Amino acid sequence: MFRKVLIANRGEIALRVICACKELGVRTVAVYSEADRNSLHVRFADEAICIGPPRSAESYLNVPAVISAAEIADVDAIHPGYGLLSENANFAEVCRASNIKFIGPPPEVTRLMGEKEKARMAMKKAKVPILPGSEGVIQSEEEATEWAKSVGFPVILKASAGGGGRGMRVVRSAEELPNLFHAAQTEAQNAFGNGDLYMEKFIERPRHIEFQVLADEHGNVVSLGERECSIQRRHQKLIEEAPSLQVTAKMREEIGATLKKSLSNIGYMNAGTVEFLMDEDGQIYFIEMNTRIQVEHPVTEMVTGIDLVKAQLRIAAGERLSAILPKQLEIRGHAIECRVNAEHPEKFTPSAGKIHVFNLPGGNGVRVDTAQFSEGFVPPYYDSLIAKLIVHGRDRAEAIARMERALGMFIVEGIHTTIPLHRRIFADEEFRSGAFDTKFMERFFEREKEAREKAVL
Ligand code: MV4
Repeated sequence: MFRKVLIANRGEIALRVICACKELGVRTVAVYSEADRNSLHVRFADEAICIGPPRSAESYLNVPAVISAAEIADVDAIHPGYGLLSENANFAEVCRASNIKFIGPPPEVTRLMGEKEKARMAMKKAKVPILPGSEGVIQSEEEATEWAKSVGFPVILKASAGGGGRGMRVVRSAEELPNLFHAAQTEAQNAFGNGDLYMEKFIERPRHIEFQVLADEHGNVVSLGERECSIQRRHQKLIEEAPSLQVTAKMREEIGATLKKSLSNIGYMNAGTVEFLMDEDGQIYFIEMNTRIQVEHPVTEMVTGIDLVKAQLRIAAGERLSAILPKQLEIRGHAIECRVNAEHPEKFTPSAGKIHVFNLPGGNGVRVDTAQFSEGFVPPYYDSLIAKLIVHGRDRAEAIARMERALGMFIVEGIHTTIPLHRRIFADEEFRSGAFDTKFMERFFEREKEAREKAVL
């Protein structure tokens, strides 16, 4: 195992990685910006190094600053967490050149998955189901029109360098295609410095279902089942759960077996998430792969009993999956996560400031991942996620009851959070039924609006 690991991140995920290191007897080095001087990741790490001013671009995203800290502290490895440098293949290459183990897949694999069109073709070749669409990058609007006619409208144009919804356009007819093609191309060029586009058949009301995988450095891959992540707004997930009510044991088995083969062929290593869309008929199609640990990894941990971050460290240290995982993998019960963001619950604008009271719920089946505390401060410079409230129950009904009581015991005073929004979602019949898709939040807000209008009348 590593002697010393640098955590190139902040907030709850930096703490999460520190927890895993402590349990493995690994020394930890925190890096922090001037705005994070008094944060818990600094306090709980064995060493801490300031790497720059508050803005991420000058601190957490500053590759020379992070690498210098790693060299000064003399670490064996760097864990990037999620976001920030976690899917930056160039950063992983600099780590390699500096003889520091990057805890994640090799840069070549990160680069492949970062080019969504290439990832799609690689998965197609490996017999993972993909949506009908273009093959390779689309060179012109004429070619786009040809593909659209062969696939059938509606189609969606996506940026090859994209993700998270930018550079995407839904095209419903041949007439509107040229304008939308150029709009998507320009947006992608401006956002990513790469205007390459590809095309897929558009699914109107998809569910977002993703599979967690682990791969060791000896060619072994395992699927740890899926997470249902359809409850989202503006491409930001709000609630995730495991397992999905829509995925049968047979589907889970089949998709797991396919991923095992395809990711082994691709040379995938460490933790990863394979994203799928499920259509109205329950068919699932690969859309993209994330080559990092994800925010919502705890729901998988709760139903499998596997510590994914410890697994990441052990895989990066060369251990085999057979030494890390139990003989029999099983999905036990049901887990749900609510993302608690420091933001106005209706306006969704960030709410930075001092937290006066911070009371965490606890008790049976409740887990909270956070780096916040009473009298602490939420700086305005970073992601607004301040805590993840995760519950586990025998079944979904017990998990829902547990979440409702835990949300009621979670007190945050001084800033606005999404806790009140979560309480309303958990009271919603459509949410409780489990039969929802990625358009859920739009319908939910519409129902709330109608209820308010009725109350006035
Ligand atoms: C789609 C789609 C419908 N059809 N692709 C949005 C972000 C990016 N990761 C993929 N996205 C979508 N791709 C096809 N062929 C609808 C979305 C989409 C979406 C996907 C998952 C979760 C939330 C979403 C919200 C809007 C659109």
